[in-house]
Amino acid sequence: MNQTWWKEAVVYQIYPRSFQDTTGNGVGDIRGIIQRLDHVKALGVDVIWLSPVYESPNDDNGYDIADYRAIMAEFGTMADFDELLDGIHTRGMKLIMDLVANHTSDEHAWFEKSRASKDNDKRDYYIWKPGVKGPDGVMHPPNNWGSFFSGPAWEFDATSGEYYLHLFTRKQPDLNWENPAVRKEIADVVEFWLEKGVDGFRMDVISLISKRGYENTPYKEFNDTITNVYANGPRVHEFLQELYTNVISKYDVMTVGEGPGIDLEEGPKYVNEDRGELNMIFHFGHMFMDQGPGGKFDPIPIDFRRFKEVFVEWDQAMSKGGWNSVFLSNHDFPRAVSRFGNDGPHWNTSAKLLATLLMTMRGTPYVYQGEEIGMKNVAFDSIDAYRDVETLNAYSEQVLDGTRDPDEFLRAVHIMGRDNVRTPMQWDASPHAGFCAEDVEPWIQLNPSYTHINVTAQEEDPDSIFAFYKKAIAFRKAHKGLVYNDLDVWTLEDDQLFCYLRPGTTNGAKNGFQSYAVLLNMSDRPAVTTLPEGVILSEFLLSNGLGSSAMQKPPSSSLELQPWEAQVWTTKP
Ligand code: ISL
Repeated sequence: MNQTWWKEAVVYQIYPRSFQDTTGNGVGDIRGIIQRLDHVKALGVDVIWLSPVYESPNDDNGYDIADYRAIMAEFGTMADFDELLDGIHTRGMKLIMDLVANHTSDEHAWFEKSRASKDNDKRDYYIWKPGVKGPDGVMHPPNNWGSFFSGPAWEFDATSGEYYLHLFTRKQPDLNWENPAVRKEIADVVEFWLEKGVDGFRMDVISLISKRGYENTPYKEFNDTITNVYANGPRVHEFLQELYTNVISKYDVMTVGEGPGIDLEEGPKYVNEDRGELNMIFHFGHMFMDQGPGGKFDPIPIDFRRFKEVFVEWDQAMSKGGWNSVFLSNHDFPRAVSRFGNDGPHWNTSAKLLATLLMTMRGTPYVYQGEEIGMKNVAFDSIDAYRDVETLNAYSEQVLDGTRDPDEFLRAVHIMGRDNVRTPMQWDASPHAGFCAEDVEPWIQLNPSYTHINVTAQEEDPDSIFAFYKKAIAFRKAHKGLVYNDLDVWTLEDDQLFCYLRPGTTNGAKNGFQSYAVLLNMSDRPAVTTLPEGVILSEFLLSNGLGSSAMQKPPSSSLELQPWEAQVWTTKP
């Protein structure tokens, strides 16, 4: 068992656009993050993952980079960035950047040159193909691939008469990683930021950088195309090993790769410590499980048994020579408490239960901004209030051009849309929640819940979700067994309970750490669990408030848990 700082770290994700505005343009900025660093520090996290802050025309809120070495003017300057990095380091925290290298913006100088003619030295930086003439004599895209964000994945470019590939929006052309010059450019970018002193990278859609060829996809469901056609191409591991060997291995940093389509078979290859690729990946087992056949905007209920299996399967797959990451939300998926908890009557308790789940799993936990105060999904009543390109493109495709009822589509957006997690951070109860000045129009409306769900209110309340996150994070830090012990779930078949042991072993071998039992009732009704044979609870360590009566009684082998109650115990011996 290899112990390192990034395994023991807790990471906090900042989506800068929605964090804190200081310049009065209604957009969060770097000085805003500097201003709020004490909040992040107070939470007790070790690492900040900063979503992209590079120069970008913001077609996809910075995930379309126009210059990898410059800061977006809306967010500030490089001097601001340097001060931020310094402020983070001074507080004993680390910073990881978001590396978006599957694609650039179409406004990146490489692409502007690439598209200018067929025979310039940047042409082969991107993926250009001639169209195919149909029997009707009309020109069609090179194949039937669709974009993640609706419509075809190919855009015709009149200058050269060819199409370029964009797996995301048409303003996000895919880089051609087959070209060694492209790989060298990206390695140089990575080196540039590491030399500045950043502590690693979250790598956007890293599973997509190697293409498998350009055959038509035979799959009807888009998610099948992602897994079988777009992700895990033949050279992805080679490319990552090259980047690791040439640059990353020279620094003491952490890397986490993001990527749809990474399955249980492929996942371990990305993170196996002997292979020299990445430290962790974000798997999407629990992020895609509530999508129906129609994809993102076809939500279906969470299958709770499957939810638990996902945690077990990935724990097992990643623990053999690799390392897992654990997260319940990020800037692309709904709010954790609305999706996996109960954001109505059990809002406070269920948010605390989710914090307990996050902080008692093996792997590195990631907290998304606002999660620490239980921010909820938002339900704007008009599509005009939405800003996310994925949502708006799907609206055009499905409602304006198709047959979908606008209200029904909007209901799906309320459940799944990415703007659920992009409304401004709720700092206080003043108009605009302290995110921007009262007379400034924020780039996206606030979630009206800010009047009662906000940092200021929760800082003063010892029973708040924020107080509990602090406690749960400190608790994890005080109990290394929670980081490294095996995971052993005893309620896989139960419809309400997620209960697990964290025995003092790693891959079956004793590791010297204490053993734990975690009991979670993830339902609106009370539930009883019987401990596995031979397990004896010892010390009551943590609860989300309800367990105090249980705590008084000597523990028995059968325990009743109130709705959304969470308990953590040590077990004997
Ligand atoms: O949000 C999703 C679809 O609903 C995901 O499939 C998401 O597109 C995918 O996980 C890739 O996300 C990353 O790359 C995108 C960017 O829009 C996301 O914000 C980013 O996290 C393209 O760069």
